[in-house]
Amino acid sequence: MKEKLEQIKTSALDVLKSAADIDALEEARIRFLGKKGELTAVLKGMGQLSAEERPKIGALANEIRSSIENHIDTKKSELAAKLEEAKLKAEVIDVTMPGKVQHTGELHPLTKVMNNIKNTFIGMGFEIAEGPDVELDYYNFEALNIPPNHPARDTQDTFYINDNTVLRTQTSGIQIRVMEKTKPPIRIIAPGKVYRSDALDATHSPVFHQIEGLVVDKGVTMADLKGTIETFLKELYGESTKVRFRPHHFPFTEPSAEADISCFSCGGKGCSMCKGEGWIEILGCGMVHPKVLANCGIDPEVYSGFAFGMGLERVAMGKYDINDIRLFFENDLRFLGQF
Ligand code: 2NL
Repeated sequence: MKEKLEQIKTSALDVLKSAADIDALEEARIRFLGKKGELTAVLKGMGQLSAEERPKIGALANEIRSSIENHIDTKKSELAAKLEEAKLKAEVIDVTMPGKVQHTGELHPLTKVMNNIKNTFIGMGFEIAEGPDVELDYYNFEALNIPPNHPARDTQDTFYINDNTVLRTQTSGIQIRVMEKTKPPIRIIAPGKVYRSDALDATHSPVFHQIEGLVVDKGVTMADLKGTIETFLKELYGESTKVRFRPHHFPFTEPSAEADISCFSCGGKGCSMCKGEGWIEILGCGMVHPKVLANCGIDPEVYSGFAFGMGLERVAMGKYDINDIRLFFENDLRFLGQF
């Protein structure tokens, strides 16, 4: 019996040594120590032993059982450690690996320039006014001292909805509506899309954006116009920018002017950007025509005002050195992401 027990021990330790995983260990435990296992089978024959031998064999059997159990435990922790190591190796994170680029959304370049301009005027106490894209002929033209058959209508290539309704060619109608409803002082800018029946090319688009501005109060003069425009343009193009005013003509302002800035590309020496002029035209402006004030129920003997207007695309094209207006409307992300 003793030999049988020793044999069990030897073969158990052999099997355990070569056990490759936890399952094999469990299999070995059942085979040797289980209720129907080899050790139990031998011990069942203990009844036939003499009273002398029984405790000895009993002690030996216990010793072998705990020896096998110890080996199983040791092997089990060895296998568990190996498993853990393999798992950690497989899960290793290379903290030096470059991250994945997360693409965030971008504001459209026109939106950026528009926000910039709006904020500059908000900072000077202006409010933002809005109005309809589909406008009555009266608000787009007549109230602005542009009667039917006035040549200014031809230059604006208007889209007509019907005889007295148009797609607005300028955002002036917004300001006419504000003047009709508001007792001065008035200080507003009127941004928005405008429409002209132009063929699309590098510098023309049938839809573009305009920002007009209007100030009406008692005692507003050309000096207020010049100071406001100069402050705005220096804010937009930099403090060292020079501003000049040239006489011009608009039906809705008298006197009228155009404002130029010293070329942001060459600083005024003359280059391809300013076509050798040293100056770049940015906006039109003037003192609101007395007839326009009167049309809105504002007494031109009591109040005076100035107004200005500029095209947003032209401003953005200059600021970002963009040479084709169509790029703004094609929504190519390679273009839009550059600003
Ligand atoms: C330009 C010139 C201008 C105005 C717009 C205006 C509006 C009212 C009364 C008087 Cl309600 N004037 N707007 C005045 C001067 C010039 O725009 O070249 N725009 C692109």
